[in-house]
Amino acid sequence: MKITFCCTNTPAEPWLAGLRSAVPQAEVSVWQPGDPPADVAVVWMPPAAFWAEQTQVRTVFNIGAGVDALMGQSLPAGVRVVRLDDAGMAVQMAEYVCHAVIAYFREWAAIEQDMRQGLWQARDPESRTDWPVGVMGLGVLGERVARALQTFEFPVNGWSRSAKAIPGVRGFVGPEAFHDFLAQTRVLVNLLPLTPATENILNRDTLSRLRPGAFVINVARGRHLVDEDLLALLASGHLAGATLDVFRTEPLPADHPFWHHPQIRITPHTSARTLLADTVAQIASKIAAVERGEAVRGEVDVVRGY
Ligand code: NDP
Ligand code: OXD
Repeated sequence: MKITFCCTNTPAEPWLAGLRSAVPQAEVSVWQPGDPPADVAVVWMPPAAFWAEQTQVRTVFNIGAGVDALMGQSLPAGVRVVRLDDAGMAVQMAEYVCHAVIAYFREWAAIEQDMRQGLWQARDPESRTDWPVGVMGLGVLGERVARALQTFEFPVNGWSRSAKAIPGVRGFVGPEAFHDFLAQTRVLVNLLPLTPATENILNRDTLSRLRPGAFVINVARGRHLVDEDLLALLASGHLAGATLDVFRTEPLPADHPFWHHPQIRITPHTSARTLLADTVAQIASKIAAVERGEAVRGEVDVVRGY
């Protein structure tokens, strides 16, 4: 078996070493233009030229959970696309989102400002019942986040395409329930995949439907959010703040207004990082499952786009 590795912005050597040790029967190399055809590809945002040449690949492993960058590409007909299925990301996402929600709920920024000004001023938390958190996307990451938020006793609502049964989480299903879901949300957490159905879903109309004084946490993709609409709703006072980990252009351009906005906290696409050891172990076990003719978790429906 030949595995080709083509991952943008990823140092290749540790991955090659990990893959060689976990899949010893395979020949593993970094893709170079003109390489012979491979059976398996391990990719992250490969260039179009990769697919123009690697037309024999049967299984492609994406070393991230989101496959939006792959979905627009000319993939080999019938190729099996497999995304990361947790692989150590869910707990990272849960800690990031809980941290952000709690920081808003406990007015962390205001307390820090008070302390810097020498003000000894304790603040009592509001009632948690006034802080329903709405999680958009109840997949591998969204479900873990919804469960983690419940340990702090926030009311948690979730919105997804198909119905879920997550204990303690009130589910809203499909487009018909979306406005109702938004109207009940004080903190909105976006964990949707980026697809034609979800692009620009966080816009003036949808964000205006959140409860007044709402917060937005976008940890999915920058293209879910219409930047100007967020800025306008912060300026109008309808929204109170946003925590953004993902952006339309990454790195965020130096002149983007998000950098210095007092109500926006930004982080550099870091909420849930791909972990090499967990990812290699997951790929190796899925290669073995595919060879046995078994189905694997995390297989992408390329028509649906996630
Ligand atoms: P999953 O595919 O497991 O979950 C996606 C969820 O979104 C599912 O519950 C799905 O519903 C729901 N969904 C999809 N389309 C719609 C729609 N049109 N309307 C309503 N619900 C919809 O993905 P993961 O949880 O693994 O990852 C989610 C996203 O997080 C990734 O696609 C990626 O963009 C982002 N991400 C960001 C990272 C970061 O560091 N910032 C790191 C990792 C991922 P259903 O269950 O019914 O299919
Ligand atoms: C992912 C990501 O999709 O890192 O895994 O954003």
